[in-house]
Amino acid sequence: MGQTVVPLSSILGKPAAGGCAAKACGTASGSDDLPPEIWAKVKDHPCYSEDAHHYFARMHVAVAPACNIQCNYCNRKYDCANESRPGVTSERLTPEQAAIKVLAVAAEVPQLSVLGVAGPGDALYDAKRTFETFDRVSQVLPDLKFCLSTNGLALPDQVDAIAERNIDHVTITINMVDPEIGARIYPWIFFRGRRWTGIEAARILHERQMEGLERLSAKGVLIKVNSVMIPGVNDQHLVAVNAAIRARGAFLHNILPLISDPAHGTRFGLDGQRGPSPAELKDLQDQLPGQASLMRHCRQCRADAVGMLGEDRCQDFTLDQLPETVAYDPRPRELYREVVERERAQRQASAEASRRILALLSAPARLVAICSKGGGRINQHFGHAREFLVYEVDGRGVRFVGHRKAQNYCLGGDGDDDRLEGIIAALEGIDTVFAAKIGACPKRDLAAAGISVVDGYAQAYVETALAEWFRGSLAADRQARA
Ligand code: CLF
Ligand code: SF4
Repeated sequence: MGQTVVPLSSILGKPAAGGCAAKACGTASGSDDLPPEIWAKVKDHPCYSEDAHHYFARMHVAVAPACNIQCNYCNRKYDCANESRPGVTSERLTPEQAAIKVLAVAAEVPQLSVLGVAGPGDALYDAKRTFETFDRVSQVLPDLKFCLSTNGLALPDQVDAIAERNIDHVTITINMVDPEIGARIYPWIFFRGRRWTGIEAARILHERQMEGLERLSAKGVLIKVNSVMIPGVNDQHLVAVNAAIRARGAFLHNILPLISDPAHGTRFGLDGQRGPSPAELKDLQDQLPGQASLMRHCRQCRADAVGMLGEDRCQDFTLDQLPETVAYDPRPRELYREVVERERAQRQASAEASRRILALLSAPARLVAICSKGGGRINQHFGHAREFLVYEVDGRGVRFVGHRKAQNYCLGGDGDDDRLEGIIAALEGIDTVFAAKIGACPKRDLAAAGISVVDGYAQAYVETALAEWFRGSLAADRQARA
């Protein structure tokens, strides 16, 4: 595999004419809000920092096939629902194969900053494979951050091994702190050589999760808790989960919508258990205290995901495409980081200006969707967007609140009306879409569905564009009323 460099301009875009640029951190905490040692740990981690997800990529290696519990939202044929979107796992790797793959990806993807083990089973059930993978990679790529995801059952036994390896980021999936609720989510666990069921199983899992969280967080590891929101089962209960994990030192809380489809063969899918709507998810997130420590940009990625969050390059790096040896040159990744630092500084300065503009304005919040391929900019054609970044804007600022997936409207140069219908459905509740460019037909059809489109801020930073647009639309309203 060669040593080509992904052009930075394809990620970051060019500054807008007139110096239109904006804010750095979105809703997540940033360099101004966190102690320097914590910022150093999260600033390049696309999951732990909302800001970082505009610039940096993660990859998962599927070295952990087995699991020690059963969740009603998981079918082992599919990727781990905790950390993946449903889809058959392409391939399982040995630690040796994984290390070669990581090097090959690092040689091709300068944005790569994090290696994660997130299934397809539990990263700590057979911890040897996970740790061997990290040990091998740390010898060749010592600057990569390590991250793993677990259901927590085996975690208390591995706290020291995790801390010794400088695995600074651990995700625990915690869906309940009440075993009665847990019994509706977990039919069984396998623990200390036997299978446990019912409330007893959920109680053991809960106690192990709390112990692991508390002990690992005391070691300075940054813990993110993922909770799957299951309407009618644990949705309101997640408020209590949030309080319990905060009290034990969790750094971030990520609430994921249940993905449920009978075709996936999961218990919940077969029983017709539905997932929450985007509005229900947002309502729950908005109820929780400590908004800065809520993750809202999760993409529920695959156990073998490669690339920026929201993009999937795993098919570019399958085992059969990997070379026997990789010539790795660290310079492109170093150069990329230097560019990101400059870009962040510019965006931060522009952010201040946006905040000053908005602080003078008072009007109800607007919910808008952005077409972006990264860099925190409006830099994507409407027809190419496979997801829309959703922001809320009012006098308090510009806040990232999530994303909506859709199929891209343009297919081979032509628009697809069926896909447009799907996009309009996905944009429920959004009043304006911002794109770098859009054709007249989709613009007209979106307007007929009550959704405006703005394409006058191509390449601008999201926050700057939204602040200027919000001010302009209020002025226009005032003029219309006069
Ligand atoms: Fe992977 Fe998870 Fe580490 Fe990120 S994913 S192990 S913390 S590097 Fe990220 Fe993917 Fe969401 Fe996970 S977007 S599913 S939160
Ligand atoms: Fe599936 Fe992950 Fe639950 Fe195990 S912990 S059953 S792999 S979702």
